[in-house]
Amino acid sequence: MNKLTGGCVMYKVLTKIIVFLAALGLLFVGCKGKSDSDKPKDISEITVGFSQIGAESAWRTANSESIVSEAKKRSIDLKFSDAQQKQENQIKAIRSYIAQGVDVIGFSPVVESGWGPVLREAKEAGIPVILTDRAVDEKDTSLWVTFMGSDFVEEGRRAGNWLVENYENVKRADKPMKYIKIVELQGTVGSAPANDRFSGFREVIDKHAEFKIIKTQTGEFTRAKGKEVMEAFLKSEGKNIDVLYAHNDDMALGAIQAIEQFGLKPGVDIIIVSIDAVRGAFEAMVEGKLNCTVECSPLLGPQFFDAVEKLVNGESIPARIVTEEDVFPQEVAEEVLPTRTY
Ligand code: GYE
Repeated sequence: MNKLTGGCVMYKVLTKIIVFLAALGLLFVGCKGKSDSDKPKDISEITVGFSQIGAESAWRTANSESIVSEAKKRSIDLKFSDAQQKQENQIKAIRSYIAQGVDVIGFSPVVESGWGPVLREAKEAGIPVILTDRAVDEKDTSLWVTFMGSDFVEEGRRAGNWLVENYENVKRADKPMKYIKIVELQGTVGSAPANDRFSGFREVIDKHAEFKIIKTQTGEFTRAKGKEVMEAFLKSEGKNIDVLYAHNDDMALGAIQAIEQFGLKPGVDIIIVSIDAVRGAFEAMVEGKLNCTVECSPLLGPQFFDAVEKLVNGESIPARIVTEEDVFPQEVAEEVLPTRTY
């Protein structure tokens, strides 16, 4: 063996030792990391990011309150942001939660489409996402662990069923009737509750030829816009309108003001059915100005954080958690009002 080959062998052996030691080191680091993350985290150590849509309605205010107060109750570090109805703000918030390395991300998507890229980023970062309240229309359902909230199509059906079953009894006795003319105030364009409440209602109404939807427009789920659009409906249709179907109570409450200012009696001249069952709707029913509200519960905080706790402890949760809800006609309003918590 000459000097040159001897040096080469030495070099090879040394390299092998270094590679072996490096691999051992990596193994050690890897094992350490694994055993740490396997341990269930203490709840007080976890961080949750929640991207809320905004504050468009009494429903939304109660929903935010439910999330924030439940986090406090459980001493969970919650990063909460309000997107002011803008999808781009929600995407920014979710990206910042990913950058901060939160344990779980929760969000209520303002519209159904356009979430694929940011949800994939969360998945790649290994952060589970919980959809609350509204759904997204992505095909890849592995992008979120669960969707909790109401069945909005069913809510639309319930509003329609109440109307077809009760219109005869609640209408003004002297109302001439060729067919019953309905105007509709839709929620936020492109949102799951607006799309689903639109189609659920039609599923029922379309089977009853005596009912016709003569006008439909978005009132953006707000009281102010509901009033403004109802004013426009009244301007063009006047006393022709028999029924108002509003996708939420806030728009119905705005419309009630418009109807009164127009000189008609809400709940009598125009039969009104809406969705959410917030306190304001019960107050309007007690005054005889609203005829029926279909319940949609915003109190998702406890079930959201139950799911968060299960996830960080490695337990599995169902892919869909549906909220149980009721329908409240005017007759029960006085009795039920004191028990309403939102
Ligand atoms: O009905 C409406 C709110 O997504 C279910 O959003 C929610 C809807 C609710 O602004 O009042």
